[in-house]
Amino acid sequence: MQKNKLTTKRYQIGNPYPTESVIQKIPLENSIEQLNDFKIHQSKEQVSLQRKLSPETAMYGLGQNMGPINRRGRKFRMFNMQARPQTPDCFAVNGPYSFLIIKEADTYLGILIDCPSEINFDCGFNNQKLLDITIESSDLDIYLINSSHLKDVLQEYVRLTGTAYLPPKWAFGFQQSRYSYMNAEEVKTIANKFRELKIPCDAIYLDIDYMDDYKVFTVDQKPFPNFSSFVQEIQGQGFNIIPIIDPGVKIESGYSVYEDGVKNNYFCKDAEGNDYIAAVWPGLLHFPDFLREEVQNWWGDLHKFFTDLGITAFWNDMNEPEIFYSPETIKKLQQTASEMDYTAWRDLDPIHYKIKMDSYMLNSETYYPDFFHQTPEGPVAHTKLHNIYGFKMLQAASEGLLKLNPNQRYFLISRSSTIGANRLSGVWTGDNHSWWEHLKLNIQMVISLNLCGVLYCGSDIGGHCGNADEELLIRWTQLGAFVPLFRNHTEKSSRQQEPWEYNVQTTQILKDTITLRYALIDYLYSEFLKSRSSHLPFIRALFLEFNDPSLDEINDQFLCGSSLMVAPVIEANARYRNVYLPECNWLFWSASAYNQDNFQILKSGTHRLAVKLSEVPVFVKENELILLTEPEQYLGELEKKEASLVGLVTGTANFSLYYDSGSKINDNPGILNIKIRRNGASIDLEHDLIIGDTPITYQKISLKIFSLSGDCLRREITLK
Ligand code: MIG
Repeated sequence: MQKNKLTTKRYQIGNPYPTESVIQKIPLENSIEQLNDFKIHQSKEQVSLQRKLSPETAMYGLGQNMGPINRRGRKFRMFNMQARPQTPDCFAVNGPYSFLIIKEADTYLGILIDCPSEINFDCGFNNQKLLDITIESSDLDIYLINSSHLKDVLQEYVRLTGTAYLPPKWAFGFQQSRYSYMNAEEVKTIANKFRELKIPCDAIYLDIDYMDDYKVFTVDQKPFPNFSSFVQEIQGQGFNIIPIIDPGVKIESGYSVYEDGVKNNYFCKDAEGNDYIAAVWPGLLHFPDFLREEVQNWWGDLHKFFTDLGITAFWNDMNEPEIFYSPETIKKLQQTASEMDYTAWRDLDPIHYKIKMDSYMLNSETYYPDFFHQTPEGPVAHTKLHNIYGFKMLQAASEGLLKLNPNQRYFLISRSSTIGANRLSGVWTGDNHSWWEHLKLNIQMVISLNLCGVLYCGSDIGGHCGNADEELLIRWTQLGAFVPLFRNHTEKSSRQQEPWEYNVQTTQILKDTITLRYALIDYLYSEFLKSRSSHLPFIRALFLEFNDPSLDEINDQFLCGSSLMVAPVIEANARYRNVYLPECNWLFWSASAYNQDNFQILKSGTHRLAVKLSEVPVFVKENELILLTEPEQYLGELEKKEASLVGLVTGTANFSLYYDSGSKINDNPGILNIKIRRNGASIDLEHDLIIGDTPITYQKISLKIFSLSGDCLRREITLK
């Protein structure tokens, strides 16, 4: 293989809007003509880039989109939208990440387009042999990153767009949500139930019904009287409370957020320069013009309402922004309805028209040309800047929270995001369904988001819409146990989906699965820290670690970091799971309860493994180790004194565990290094401790070291 070194080039067309998606300034190339193998067409309103695709070319990236991780053969519309339902023919989703990695025989080319307008990627959909990228703007930056190593390209992408968001450590615990827990009593019942059943849990979400009339930064006193003592009580049991924040501000005189926004001109304007009116949950409302710094500062400061109560965790929803209707569309609809004529039923036209009107009303996109952002160059229609709206809301929240609690990590996840949001927030992938297809999609989405720098992410476990049966919820929880954002969430009309809502056996399996996550949490967190500081994905496609062409198509297995592989069961009624093990020998763990020792050694290749409903197949790479600890009910409950290490060691295994406060931003991690060398039937052991800002609590580490023949040696390390 010919090695080519990493090169990054930046090209500019027109006068791009400063999105702040890219934070690393690199010099501009003089000539756009030289854009690698791309052909460029420019017009006043559009730029298109085309490139031939050879039969072997694979393409990856583009964030949380629909379909397999190899993007070849599909098209993707980068235009921030709530896809509902998320069906295979949805081309636009909530996270437009215009970063595509093109893999050719001996080289990787990353193309990053920095532009807030719509961008279409046709990855061989209309023409199998052509990659056709169309940007609905003539002002943009293009970055081309070239190397013979995929990791180089990904690390360079992170250098350009920023190191991944780091949540507090408790964010790796289990989280319970529902749209909505309707009142304080209900939340307390849920909290008590977790503790009573000893099912670990670190957070409970408040969905929109906690607000007074859906007014952002308020609490409805009726269902939540004494909100402050309620929060204290729940937090006292070791839970974090995570209220939802929506961008729209209800029009209501006397409501201070609304009045301040109007007074200071913080809202987006209509064509006449009045505050633009749309309707979402609260009814008529205005949208903050988050693209302006003073609006961001204002919005950020509003979080004080919650931080004063000790709440530092939030989820930002509806921030595409999603719009339900506007006064004009209501008028149009009424007009249409009044013109409908019974005698005309022979003729289908009015019905068609009405149907068109309905979908017109509910399609947010139709409203985007009607409102404007203030920019230094004057008002710009939202359509042109659409893709960064959610990102700008996250900037506001992030900066506000850092100001309110300096050097403390905040928790933030968002439905809408784009390039750059990866350094500010985590992502949940929007409204999925209780479908097996969406369990699999969950894997594909988190792998692809990780390729775009978003490490902390996940999907609604059990599915947002629809009803999960017990098997689906179990399998999905088993997958979720290895994904950073581990949240069970569902909507109003779905059945209750808390772990105890099914039957005794299901509760036990869910409890064991969640407990398993807590036993692995120090390890997973450490791998997350390492991934983050090495500027690489945490949830990794197999092709990132192994050089084996047959891995390109694997969409249902993934790695957490570099050495733990998971093959979740993704089909109903599965009694077996086909798994491909690349390159080396693996220690196979059919994981159920964390203290169930059923390790087995498997060779590389394809295996058909029996899986019980309670089991998730997990594999540890040869000469690598995983660490397990006593599980807690919530992070920080116990001072953990003991840990155990398990692995298959045939040569030398170098293990390092990163640990830190889990809560501070400037936090120098400590590192525990353990080196194990196989010496015939025996092993040699070494360890050292690099002291960080937070002391290690472990005193004793027990080792279980397997050899290829399956023998297991036990050793102990004592730390002082
Ligand atoms: O249109 O706040 O994706 O997680 O439960 C639905 C209610 C609005 C969409 C979010 C979902 C949340 C729901 N929201």
